[in-house]
Amino acid sequence: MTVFDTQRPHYHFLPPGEWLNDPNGPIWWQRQYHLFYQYGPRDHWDLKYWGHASSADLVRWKHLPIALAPTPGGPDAGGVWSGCAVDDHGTPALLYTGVQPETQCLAYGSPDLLTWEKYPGNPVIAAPPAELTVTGFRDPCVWREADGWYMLIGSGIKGVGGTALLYRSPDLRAWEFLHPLCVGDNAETGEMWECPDFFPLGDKHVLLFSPYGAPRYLVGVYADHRFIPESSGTLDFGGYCYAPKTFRDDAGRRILWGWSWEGRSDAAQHAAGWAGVMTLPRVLTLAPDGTLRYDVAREVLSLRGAHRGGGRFAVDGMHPLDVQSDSLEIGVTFLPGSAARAGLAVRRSPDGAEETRIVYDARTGEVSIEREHASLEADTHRATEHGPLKLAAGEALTLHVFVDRSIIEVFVNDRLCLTTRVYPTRADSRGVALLADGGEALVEQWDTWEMQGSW
Ligand code: DQQ
Repeated sequence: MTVFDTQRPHYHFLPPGEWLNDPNGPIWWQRQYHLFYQYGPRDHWDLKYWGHASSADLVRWKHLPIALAPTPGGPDAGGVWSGCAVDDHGTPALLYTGVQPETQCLAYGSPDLLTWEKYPGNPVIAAPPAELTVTGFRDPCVWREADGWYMLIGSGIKGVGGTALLYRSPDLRAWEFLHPLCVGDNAETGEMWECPDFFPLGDKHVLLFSPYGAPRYLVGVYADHRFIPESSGTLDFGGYCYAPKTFRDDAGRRILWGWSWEGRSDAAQHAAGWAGVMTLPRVLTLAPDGTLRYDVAREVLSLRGAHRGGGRFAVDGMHPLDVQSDSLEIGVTFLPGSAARAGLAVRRSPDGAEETRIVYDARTGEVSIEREHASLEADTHRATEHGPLKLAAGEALTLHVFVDRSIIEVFVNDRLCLTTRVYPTRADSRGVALLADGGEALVEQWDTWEMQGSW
């Protein structure tokens, strides 16, 4: 079923209808990008399958048949939960969590990735290590080293903190537990780490995890199968990006997908016939200070249509631009100035009754997404979300914003990401305005592009 709904994004990745959550097993395979995802096509969207799609360019996708479905009576009868895809010497393989209880399972694919056979010996890991009292045991992340396969399983040690458990295997089938890769502090990063993802970046290694809150990263050194974190951060401060998963493409880019859940009622989601969308593909790089940098994959820019833009001028108050759209890429650079707050409003009705503001506050050093007036519909989320931004002396503020109907993704100075969801009700909530208060803000340049649909 393909659904129509004015809130449904049209240049972001989503299934034809029904429910999407975590990205699973992204892989570059035979000159195509493949993306699997947690899919809830039936049973009130609760029972999880693996949906599947492919693309030649990361932007325009083709839906493919469901890759994995629960097998009645099997270890995944209660759902095929998150995992990863690997190339086993030319044979595609998926590793995933079957529930309940949480066990790790394996499936092998045909060369075109269209047919998947579950390994008859499933589960390949039947239980967590007996010596640990764990808070969960799921979401395998697998890679190969010179001496065999390694797997991390998202977990946590009760009363201590979240962790990722490290295993080793010669063949993806027989697994030996080694040790927790590293253990977090309960008070800081929770008691359970979902969806660990581990990969080299620059001359370091990065561990991503989702602790039932904003997704986090650790950057550090991986040696002798131990990981020593040196720096940490939050991948997205907007409140609507979770369970991110990365892959390496043929050009060596490390590309991240994240699940953006909905910000409206369950009833509204079911009435619309769909829920959940992937964030745009983000390319990760490492800065010299050990923090992550983010850029949208350049392929997304191939969707650019009509352009408007302008040069230097001062903004004081609300300055509407001559742009009307709910499908935009927006770039704005503010020079350091006297304004206490500077930013922009999107999905704005002409009278401002509906609008979402994206604002940098120089006094607090924060970028906020303000949704108090995002929608006249009462049953939508309206909390303000914010992330920290410390500008260096003389550093300009650059907002790079993607608006696609109900999803807004904000990249700030390449080092802060915020994803949010909004559901304006009015057909004319399509305006864009620059704004400043507490003084004048000097705009160096603004650009908008109408974005074409990718489906
Ligand atoms: N979603 C999956 C789990 C994972 C969670 C189930 C994270 O495997 O831990 O749909 O969103």
